[in-house]
Amino acid sequence: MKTRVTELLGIKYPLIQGGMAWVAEHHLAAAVSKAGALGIIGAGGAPAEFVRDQIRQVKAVTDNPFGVNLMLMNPEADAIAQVIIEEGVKVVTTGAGNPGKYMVAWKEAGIKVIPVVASVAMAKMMQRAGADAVIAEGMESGGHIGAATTMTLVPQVVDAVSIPVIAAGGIADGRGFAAALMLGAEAVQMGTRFVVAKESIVHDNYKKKILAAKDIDSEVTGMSHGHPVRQLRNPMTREYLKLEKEGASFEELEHLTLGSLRKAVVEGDVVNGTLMAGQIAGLVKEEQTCKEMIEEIMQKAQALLGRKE
Ligand code: TUI
Repeated sequence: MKTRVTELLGIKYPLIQGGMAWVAEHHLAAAVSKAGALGIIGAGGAPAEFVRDQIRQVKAVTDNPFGVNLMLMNPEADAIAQVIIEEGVKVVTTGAGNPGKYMVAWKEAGIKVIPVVASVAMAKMMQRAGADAVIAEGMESGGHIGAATTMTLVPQVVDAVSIPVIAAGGIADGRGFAAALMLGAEAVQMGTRFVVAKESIVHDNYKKKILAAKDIDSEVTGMSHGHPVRQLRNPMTREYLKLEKEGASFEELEHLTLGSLRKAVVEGDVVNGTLMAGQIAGLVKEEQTCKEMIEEIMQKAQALLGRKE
């Protein structure tokens, strides 16, 4: 399946892995890239030198293209932006902010820049700033989200920009993939399904929660202070939402989630941890290798997209 995105990135399948904090480390990124999609190292809140090491680990095991996601709220974002250049990374995605101040340096280094956007206005701004493509991410996604759904955001972004659009949020199989292409997307970014990949280092307790999740098992915390985060419901979200309803301050709520993603991913603490996952978790029922997932998705999508009347 060829699109402007497969051409732009030099990949076999128009599929990219989400840059999930803590989850998207070198094992996962390498497995996805080896399978012909675009693996991504998620910088999340990690220090710059940790990200440099992750990049070197992927390079050591595959020559296939891969990228780095810069989460723009990372206090070391400036240093990571520089590490990306120094290590010769070819593709950057960004999240949770405006990457404008890094665009010129990245473009001068020949890097393909693909910001995640949650609105048409942001997509247009990123196109003007020189982005090579944008990821239009709907609020079905896990983690930090915007307000629009994938179904409404993707076609509106497609109409507003001329660069390729990658759809994200609520996609985990060949049907969702085909639907995204029908909306005008030229690739798909997928996160939740990759969390349970065999190559994913995520603690088994967390994987089991995703595999057991039903359609309405996610909650959005932090809406009241402008940092909405989608995650699976657990004792921590119950407490958080209760405090939020009572008008707790940003600081009080932050205290509850300090280091909580690490707790879930590394320690498997499904009681106090943040189990970030998208609304499509209910569809994810099997732990497979990245190659198995990617090939299954692409075969189904191709069959659907090639279907004649
Ligand atoms: O970034 C994400 N998802 C994330 S980042 C993350 S790390 C984190 N952990 C705990 C609390 C908060 C964050 C977990 N999940 N997705 C990409 C994304 N970007 N979604 C929405 C946006 C976005 C929103 C507003 C991008 C740009 C934007 O514009 C802001 C501006 O500055 O104009």
